[in-house]
Amino acid sequence: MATITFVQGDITRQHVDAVVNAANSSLLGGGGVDGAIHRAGGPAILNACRDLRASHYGKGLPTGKAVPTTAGNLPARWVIHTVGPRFTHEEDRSDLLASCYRESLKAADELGARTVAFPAISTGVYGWPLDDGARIAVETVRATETSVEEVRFVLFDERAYEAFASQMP
Ligand code: AR6
Repeated sequence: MATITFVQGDITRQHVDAVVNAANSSLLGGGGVDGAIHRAGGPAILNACRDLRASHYGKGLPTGKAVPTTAGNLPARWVIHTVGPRFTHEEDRSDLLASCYRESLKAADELGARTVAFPAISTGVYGWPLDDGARIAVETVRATETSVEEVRFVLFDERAYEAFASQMP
């Protein structure tokens, strides 16, 4: 099992092997952490995403899946793009959110990444309640077999940091 750490900060500044992006299925960028990663990483990431769309994901990357690209100018080697579910009261999409963490760790294993930084997937634009998103994130990572040595949750503000850090027993 990976060692889990928590930091408050900007995921684009993390010196890790792979940074996970809370993307959307178009893979063409957006706001929030997605916008920050593309801005800081430069056009190489978008070019790689366009290639992926052309070769594999013409209909978009499905929710809960994950796919890696170069990290461009970021201090990381790779960006792993995953698509979180939008929160809704009508349907329980928890397993799709858990799948983002599982599939990202699987992609990290395939890359040989030893250190991986995750944002709080789905808890921004996609509206997932922060405490529940934190619980799913930490429980899923703790339950996933992986060769990754450190999973670092990078939380943008103090509220998110507290929500995540308080999930550890
Ligand atoms: N570093 C770490 N965390 C960040 C950063 C950053 N630089 N910037 C924002 N966050 P969101 P989602 C936090 O909205 O809910 C995009 O438009 C933020 O405070 O980025 O999965 C995509 O293209 C929040 O806690 O992702 C999709 O359309 C967390 O990252 C959609 O948003 C996730 O917020 C995805 O929505």
